[in-house]
Formats: sequence, C-alpha cells, structure tokens
Amino acid sequence: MKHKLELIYFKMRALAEAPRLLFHYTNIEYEDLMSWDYYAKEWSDVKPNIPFKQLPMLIVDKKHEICQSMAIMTFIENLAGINITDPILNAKANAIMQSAQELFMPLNPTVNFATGEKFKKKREDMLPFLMSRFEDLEKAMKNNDKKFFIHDEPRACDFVVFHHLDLSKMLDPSIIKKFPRLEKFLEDIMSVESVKSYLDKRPELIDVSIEPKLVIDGVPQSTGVKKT
Ligand SMILES: N[C@@H](CCC(=O)N[C@@H](CS)C(=O)NCC(=O)O)C(=O)O
Repeated sequence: MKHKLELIYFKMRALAEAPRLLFHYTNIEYEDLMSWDYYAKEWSDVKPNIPFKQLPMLIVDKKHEICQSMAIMTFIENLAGINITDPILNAKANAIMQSAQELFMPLNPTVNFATGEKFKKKREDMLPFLMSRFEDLEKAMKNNDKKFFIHDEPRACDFVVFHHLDLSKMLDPSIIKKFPRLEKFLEDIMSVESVKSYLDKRPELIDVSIEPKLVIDGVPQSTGVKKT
C-alpha cells in the first residue's frame, strides 16, 4: 500500500537528513516541507501542538504524526522492507544508530548556527567526544568484514552515521581524515547512485562559522526555524 508521506522540518542540515537519504536510497516518494509552508504559521504557534514539540516529523496519510528522527528511520526501513530481521544484528544496528545519533548535540547546532569565537570554542570543546566516538565507529566497522556497518548494502543506521560524519567535515575537515575506514565508508555511501543524485542536488550549506545559510533553489537563506 502506497502512503502519502510528508516530512516536515526547518532550514537546517540536521535531523531530517538521514530520513531524506534513506527515502532516496529506498526510492520511496515523499514530500519535503518547511514547517511554515505546511502549517502557514510561525513555529512558535505550531510547536505546542506537535506530539513531542520538535521536528522532524513525518505525517503519514495526513493522519499519523511520527516524531523522533530515529522512529522515522525505523519506519522507512520497515516500509521499504529492508528492516534487519535477525534480532542480534538488529540490536547491533540500533546500537550503531544511537551511538551516531548522540553526535547530534553539539555537532549539528554548532555547524548550523554557531559563528565566530563561539564556533571555535564549541569546536574545541567537542573535539575529544568526536574523536572518541569516531574511534568507536571505526572499530565497529573494522570488526566486521562488510562494506557497511551491518551488511554489504546500507541500512538505516548507516545513513545516520553518514549524516553526522559528513557534517563533521564542515566543523573541521581534518577529523575524519584520522579515520581511514570511516572515510572509505563515506565514499561507499556517496557512490550509491540514488544517494549521490540526492547529495548532488540538496541545498548547499554555506558560510559555516560566519553566517550559515542553506542555498534553497539558488537562494541563500539563513538557517533556522523561521521563514525568511
Ligand atoms: N530527539 C529528537 C530531537 C529533535 C530536535 O532536536 N529538533 C530540533 C531541530 S534539530 C527542533 O525541533 N528545534 C526547535 C525547537 O525545539 O523548538 C529527534 O531525533 O527527532
């Protein structure tokens, strides 16, 4: 059964990115909408009525509101029929997914919003955590003989890892270079044709650490939860 799928988010490259990547990888049609375009209201007026008061949220068939980006990832995986059925492998995939997701804070807000000295300070403060978590992820990759974290084809957990590692390049491109197996993983994800075509056309994130903007349909727009 084909569902109507509407992914609601803001102007930032953060928690909607893994769902977008997985939608493209699985070739599932969905609409990508800004909160203000979907609701025709400011975020502050919308927020109290969202089930967990944050986005992204996936609206299914104009009826079911699915919050929490990891729940959205699992839903897409199930919808596409690529869920990991082996309970052990599934648990390992979830551990990878959660461990990558913990990189969200403070990596994503820093890259999307911080500027000047605040950016530098946040980058310095988070470096030990990033190094340690990248080390763990590199080890997890080396401990299996697969192309991706679980299988030779990517699953939800791989796209969550991909997003955060990819974003780290905008914080400091030298970090990922210390982890050759993770760099290879990024290359392998980027060379999947359906993923590559999404990456080639997604809004570019520019002026990070100066005045971050997303270039949407050729127009640079400040990152944030407001229509500009
Ligand atoms: N655990 C949630 C976190 C969601 C979240 O932090 N959303 C932020 C944007 S990335 C948000 O809605 N910010 C606006 C607000 O909190 O009012 C998830 O994974 O979806």
